[in-house]
Amino acid sequence: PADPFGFLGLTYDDVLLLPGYSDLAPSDIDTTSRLTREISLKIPLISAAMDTVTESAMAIAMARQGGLGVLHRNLSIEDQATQVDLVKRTQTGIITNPVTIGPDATLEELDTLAGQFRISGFPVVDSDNKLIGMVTNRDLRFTPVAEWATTKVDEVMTPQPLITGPAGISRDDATLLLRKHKLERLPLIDPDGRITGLITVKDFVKSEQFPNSSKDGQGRLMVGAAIGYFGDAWQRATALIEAGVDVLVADTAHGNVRMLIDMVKRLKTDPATKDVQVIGGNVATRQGAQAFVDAGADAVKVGVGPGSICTTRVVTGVGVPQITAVYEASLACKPAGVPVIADGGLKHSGEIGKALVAGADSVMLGSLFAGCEETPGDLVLVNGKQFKTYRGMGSMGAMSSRGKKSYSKDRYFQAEVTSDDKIVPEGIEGQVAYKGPLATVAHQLIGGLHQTMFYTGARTVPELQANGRFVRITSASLKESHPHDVQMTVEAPNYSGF
Ligand code: RVP
Repeated sequence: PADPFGFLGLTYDDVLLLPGYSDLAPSDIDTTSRLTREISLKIPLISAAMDTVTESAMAIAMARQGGLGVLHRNLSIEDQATQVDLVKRTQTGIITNPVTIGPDATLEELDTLAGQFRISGFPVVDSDNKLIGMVTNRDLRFTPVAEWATTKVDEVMTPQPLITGPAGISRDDATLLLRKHKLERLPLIDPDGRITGLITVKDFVKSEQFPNSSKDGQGRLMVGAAIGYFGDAWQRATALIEAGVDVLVADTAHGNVRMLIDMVKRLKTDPATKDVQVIGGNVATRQGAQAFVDAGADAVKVGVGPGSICTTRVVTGVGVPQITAVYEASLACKPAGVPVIADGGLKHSGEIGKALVAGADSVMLGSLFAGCEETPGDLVLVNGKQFKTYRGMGSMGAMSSRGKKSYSKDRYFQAEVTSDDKIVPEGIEGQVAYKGPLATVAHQLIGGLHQTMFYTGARTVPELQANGRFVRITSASLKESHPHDVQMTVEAPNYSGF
């Protein structure tokens, strides 16, 4: 080759966005952006498919804010599908597939079911799925616990006739019924009396509280889930689709791999799976992105080595600085109308806008979200400060049998390594400061993006992408960008000094 060193790679800290003329009021700014070919999000943020970041609680919180959570896959197929189900049943306004109970179930079983799905009221149905009553936690209260094992649901339930609504009832009509009869729950039935849905007052109120939430065609929260390409990956994909997943995310550290590209192709052509949105990843070159575009992927995820917990570049010597990687991938994706996701390496809100101008349509975050209340794992107290664990999916902790079985070793091409001392990790285990609920964290991140758009004079994300311009900076300028020559005494909610 003429130049064995190719071109210079740039990352977030190598660039800044140029300010531009602005004639905008804050309320003019719209952060809606494309996640995949078919899905748009009101806020272009995705929580990482990592076992210290995204399980159902985080996915629910992300979708409510207007982003998306991608459920990690270091779980059995059943457990991951259950997590999808939990998200799809949450805060929907209308629950289209409510959990029901039979009249012969015991109160003990009712109590277990209530705990498992974290819900308090169930339609009681016969073997033909016909509604015969409603039972709630409240009905348990009047029976001594000692009798729960022997008392049946039909002894305590409120039997028909009940106030019900027809399947397909409008939101306004449902609101009228709930109000008029002071109902907590309104079961919906078809002309034969079979249960088709359930409306709860609580969910109705919540859906008004989260006007930006990411919802599917049936008004349910949207959720993504990670899959691999090895072993039972196909079963995993179909089980997740069955559970109602909106987006499948090929989750590997190196996506330019034949087996994975074939998997994406198969998912996008098989009649049983082709309607679900599929994201291919991760790549860091134009050619890697093109391979996914050609395979029919609905979005391409970019990032080899930028992650805060990632040691891939150190262990293998391979990677592309993230701004350049996103730009290169977008050269293949833009002409095909395929959105790009910038995954990993973001440290502050200002980098969201940089990623969008470099060619991304959304960003995936690990460390910036790991400190949220909704992430898996307990708070740890160190020197009086609260932290949450955060570890790479290629770390020893996530790939070894320490603790429990690892299901996601193939992300780092170690699926066939059976003994822990033969694992070659590409990530580390650590902790990040506790940050409280996602809503406040997302508010700061999106608030930062709003300001980016104001400073650059962009009303919409497409305008920012089209008109945003970079200036390259030196390490002296980077020092100037951060607080300097002052000892920080109080941390800001969006700047901690690391
Ligand atoms: P960050 O946001 O910088 O913490 O990076 C998160 C991203 O890092 C994930 O979305 C994933 O692509 C990548 N990752 C996860 N585990 C590892 C690893 O162990 N190397 N890397």
